Amino acid sequence: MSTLAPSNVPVVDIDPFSTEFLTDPYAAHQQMREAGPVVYLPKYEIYAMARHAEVHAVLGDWETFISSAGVGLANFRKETPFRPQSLILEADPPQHTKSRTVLSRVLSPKSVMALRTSFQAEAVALAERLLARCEIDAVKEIGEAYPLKVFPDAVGLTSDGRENLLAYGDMIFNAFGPRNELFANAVKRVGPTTQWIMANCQRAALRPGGLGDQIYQAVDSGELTEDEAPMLVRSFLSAGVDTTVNGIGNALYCLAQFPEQWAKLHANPALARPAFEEALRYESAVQTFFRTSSRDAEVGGVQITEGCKVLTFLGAANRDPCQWPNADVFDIERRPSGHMAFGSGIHGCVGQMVARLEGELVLGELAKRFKRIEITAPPTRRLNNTLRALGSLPLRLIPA
Ligand code: 4IA
Repeated sequence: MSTLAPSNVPVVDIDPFSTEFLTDPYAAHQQMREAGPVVYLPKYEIYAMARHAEVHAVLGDWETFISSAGVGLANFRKETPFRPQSLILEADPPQHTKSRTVLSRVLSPKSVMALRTSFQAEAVALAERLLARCEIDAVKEIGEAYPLKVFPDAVGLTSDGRENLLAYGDMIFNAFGPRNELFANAVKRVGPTTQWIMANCQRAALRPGGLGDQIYQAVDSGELTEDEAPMLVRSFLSAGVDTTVNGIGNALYCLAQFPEQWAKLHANPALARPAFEEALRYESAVQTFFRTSSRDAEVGGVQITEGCKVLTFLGAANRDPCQWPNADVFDIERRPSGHMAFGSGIHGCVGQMVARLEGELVLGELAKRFKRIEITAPPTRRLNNTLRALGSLPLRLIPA
């Protein structure tokens, strides 16, 4: 329970990377939000923010709360990163600006608009195939199947072995946490996947004109070095799959748990985009991120000294009752704008328009064809140090 640390920061004795917490984090989120604007987690000797205002403040101040020392628990100033550091996620300006400029262009609204036709056709094809089915595992057959088809196609991956993207994602999102059993098991499973990933970041592995190749075009124009391009393709392959897999899986779980919400969506499939957005708020795929203080700072009246790891709970900020009325209610007709599921500030998700496009199209095409979706057996969780993820979601899809 909460006591006062010497520095007047409420101490909360929870482990946000434990099985218990990761299985159901919401009561602990509330405990942290109520304890204060900033809390101290003694197990990891870190500060943490679970309220919307302070999460927003920390993510908005990239000069004080830097990313170049890593956005996981590991402090890159003191330990070697487990993989070569990302040139965008784990970078500050000016390197971050250089990388971001290229990725923002490759993932611009115009560029994402150009993906819509093919992404829609795949969503239609998937939903039509499912009409012939009755009971499915929605994690595998929708959550994984759709992003694993459309995103690598858009990036331009030409080789076989896309399932490697799932194992790789599971590992890197576990790697943002402590070196616990979840991380150890992910590393064991990953095997030769890392080599596959790096091989597929090379220009020769990428279809000309795809999103990956467009990064290499910035080498041709002198904007990036030859070494930077494969690393930025790696960022696509790291950030673009497990996030949308779980964004879609979690959204289906929400909609299946609250049949009146599915009914609204079925009656008006144009609600697909706001429904996906609300699901991102309610069950955020990316739950947490760290920053490191580059100087002495003050957040919510609490002094934080230079060189500290600071943990922001995106998923808790997204349930903050000071930010949203009935924060624990899933309602596809609310306006969840301002949610933290894509982060915020200069590191806010650069691929969010692609993610939204995928979510909108999958939910929309399913909503047009199925009048109900029913959970037929208890879903299982795939615990991960960073992701809110399901292992399986047994659903019965009932055609309209
Ligand atoms: C990268 C936050 C998450 C979606 C993410 C993971 C990896 C990378 C970027 C973002 O490797 O650059």
